[in-house]
Amino acid sequence: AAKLSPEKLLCQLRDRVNVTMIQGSDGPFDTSEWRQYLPGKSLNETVGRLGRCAVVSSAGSLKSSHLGREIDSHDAVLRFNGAPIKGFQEDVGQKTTIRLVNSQLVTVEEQQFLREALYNTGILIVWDPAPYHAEIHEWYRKPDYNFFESYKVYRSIHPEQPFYILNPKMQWQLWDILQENSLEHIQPNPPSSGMLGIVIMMTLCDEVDVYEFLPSKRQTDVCHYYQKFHDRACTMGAYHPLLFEKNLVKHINQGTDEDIYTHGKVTLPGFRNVHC
Ligand code: NCC
Repeated sequence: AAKLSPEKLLCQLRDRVNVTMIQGSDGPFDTSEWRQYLPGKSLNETVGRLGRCAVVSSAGSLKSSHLGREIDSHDAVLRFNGAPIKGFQEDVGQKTTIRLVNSQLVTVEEQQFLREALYNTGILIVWDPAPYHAEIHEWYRKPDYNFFESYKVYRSIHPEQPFYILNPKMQWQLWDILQENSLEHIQPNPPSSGMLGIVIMMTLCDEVDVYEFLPSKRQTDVCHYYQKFHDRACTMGAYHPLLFEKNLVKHINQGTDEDIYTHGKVTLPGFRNVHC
């Protein structure tokens, strides 16, 4: 596989990855029951047009980064799963515009998900690993984690908070591009929440700064900035094709290597600023 130029790669991402949320008009969700639960407004309508956005990975290297103020200077901030703010503002900021969570968290950690206040801020988006290029119907019948009931419960408790379900087609459209631009064969597992979140923000924002997805000089085996747990696989990947995701993001970075080294910061253009 020949590597595309950064410009061509950005065009592929813009044109082939469809970032959409499940709507009441989609396949098995077109019932009166589901229409009660799915948000009435589209994500675009909910967020409006965003300028500078930040994506905050959960990496251990955010610890002692003092990036909080810089992160909060953005118009919108996206965070992942159970990544907390309380007690970590200095390093990760305090603004949360969107929180992207995986379906495992919504299902297996359901009690925490329903109870913890950290999920009540901003817009929630949940995604679930789907079979390769499956139709929505097929995925709906056998999701990786059956999060649908918890989703409904959460929606009943917090009806005012926007909470979207990511259209599962996106993960494989993105995976195909990762595979086409890698020399090695990639296990057919979906991209990490991190990579999905980056592409979601590229569709919503003029410019996207990503923090500690490409590790800075603070790189560490500590998995998360909020836990003591050590595992190299967190940064390099085991289930998710993390290493390939990071190579691709490095390739399209418009910032400097110095910014990666000191801030773990990558700057990507929003798709509306990509001209093909
Ligand atoms: O760890 P996780 O990811 O929640 O991290 C969010 C995203 O940050 C990037 N990251 C994280 C740690 C690190 N050292 N380097 C990084 O670059 C990654 O891009 C990652 O996606 C996930 O992707 O959803 C994941 O979720 C966890 C876990 O399910 C949730 O934290 C909820 O508890 C997964 N861990 C386990 O299942 C044990 C993880 O594999 C992927």
